Amino acid sequence: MDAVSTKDTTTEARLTASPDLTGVATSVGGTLLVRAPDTGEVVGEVPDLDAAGVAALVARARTAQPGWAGLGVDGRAEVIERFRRLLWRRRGEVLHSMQAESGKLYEDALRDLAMLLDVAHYWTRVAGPLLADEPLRTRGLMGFGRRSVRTFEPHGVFGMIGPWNLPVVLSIGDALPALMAGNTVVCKPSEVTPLATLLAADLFVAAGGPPDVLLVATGGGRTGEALVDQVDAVHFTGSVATGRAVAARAGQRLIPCSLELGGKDPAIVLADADLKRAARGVVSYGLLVGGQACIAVERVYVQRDVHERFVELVVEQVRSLRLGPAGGPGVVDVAGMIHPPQVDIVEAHVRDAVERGARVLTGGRRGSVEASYEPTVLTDVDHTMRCMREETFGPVIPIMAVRDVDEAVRLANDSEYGLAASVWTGDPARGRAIARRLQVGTVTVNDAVMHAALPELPMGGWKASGLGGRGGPDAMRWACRQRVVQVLRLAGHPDLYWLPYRPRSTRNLERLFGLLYGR
Ligand code: TXE
Repeated sequence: MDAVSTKDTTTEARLTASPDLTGVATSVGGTLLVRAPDTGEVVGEVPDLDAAGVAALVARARTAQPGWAGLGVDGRAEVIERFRRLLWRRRGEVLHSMQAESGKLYEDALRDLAMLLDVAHYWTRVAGPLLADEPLRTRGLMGFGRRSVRTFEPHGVFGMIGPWNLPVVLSIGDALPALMAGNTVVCKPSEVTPLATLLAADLFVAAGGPPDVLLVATGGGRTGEALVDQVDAVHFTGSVATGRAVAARAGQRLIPCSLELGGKDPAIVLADADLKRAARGVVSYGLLVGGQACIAVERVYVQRDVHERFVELVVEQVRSLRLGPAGGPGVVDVAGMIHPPQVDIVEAHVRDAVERGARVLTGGRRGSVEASYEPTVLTDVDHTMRCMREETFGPVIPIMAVRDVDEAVRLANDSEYGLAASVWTGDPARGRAIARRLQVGTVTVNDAVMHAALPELPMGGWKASGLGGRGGPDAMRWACRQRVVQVLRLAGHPDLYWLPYRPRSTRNLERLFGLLYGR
């Protein structure tokens, strides 16, 4: 199989129609057929790269890397700024591509693109200072006369393995700090949604990006494995199970690996909250991208005194939403699932909940649109149920009544996941205090989800939700190797610690240690 060239992958060439097939990506003779989830129509064909194809791509990226690094931060920022502007000018094609392969709402696609643009803007502004040599102060006696500085160097070729829910921002967007650090990048988008990532890589070249700096390796899990085997560092977004496999493989090669995995984000609604706003927030963020976002609200704990009223408000909201095939701006509120097999998981979680005593207040069945599930509200749920413990990744909002804050915090923390959480209260100080008790990487008070759209904020999960992370200055550090350079300024003088040893000088040194550290 030939390597994918960024030049021969224009969207027009890839978008082909063949209406007679079902709704998931399939590999046929080295070619992946990408299908619209709602119609099953083939919307594109891309190579299903094997190990040799991946190795060839990585070799090209490796050859291009010194030239890219040699452009310097300002040169690289200039390219990425041009890329950002071109993405916006050609947004019609980008949004079309995202919607064609994922069936997602116009608004969800637009948000994905806007996040990418914002991320690009952020990294071009902050990369310079973050990559500058950093003087390090040392205080101990052993550092006397020495000057130390930390320098940041690219790893070489960075691998980005992405999921199907936010394919552009979680592949190209996460590639930007690595690119700004002087790495070249090979993205491996999900086999379900490779088209928008390919288009974005085309636009990088069209914007004047040097060839082979941002490449796309299309294919499934096998392609992802081959990428981990070839690159110098890898960032992965996807499921916990695959994340573990990627980490183990990266561990074999001892390459840096950061993981952004699933979530089971709790929302805690206190009796003093603005219930109308909290209900609206929980519905909006529970059904974000149809619930297919790792930071979507996946379970809700509400203080018993206001539980009934809150549930009423949520149900009223959810019933007012329009489920339908995605189209243009504002056409519907919830569309079908991006990855049709996900409907089976959602259905299984709701069935399990009902069998264990949960009540469905609205929804609770497949929707009339192909590969869809009706927005669903469950009550009388508890932690024996899959919908409260496993990632549902669909349009389901399970709501549980709790006695008090302590019970809410205990249940919120009773999870293998620890990505994010939200607290809804009329008292922000109380919200902040509760935030400190939650075992997650991010807590928002009277809000949820939007923190992930802010590139200034680091985002990483606790527990099974990940390692390392994305966003914020830490992501730039992660994209680099570090080197400490230490220079002894008193050259010419013998060092206190050098051979040969003499009883007097050793005793003097001991006395000095006593004066410094023994008091
Ligand atoms: O993810 P996978 P899937 C959750 C969600 C969903 C579940 C499974 O709960 O039901 O994950 O989704 C590539 N080595 N999230 O099956 O398998 C694969 O080709 C290297 C949460 O899509 O983790 C794809 O590009 N790579 C998530 C990527 O890994 C491998 C968003 C993710 O696939 C590989 C999406 C391997 N051995 C789903 N096997 C989030 N955190 O936001 C597969 N891949």
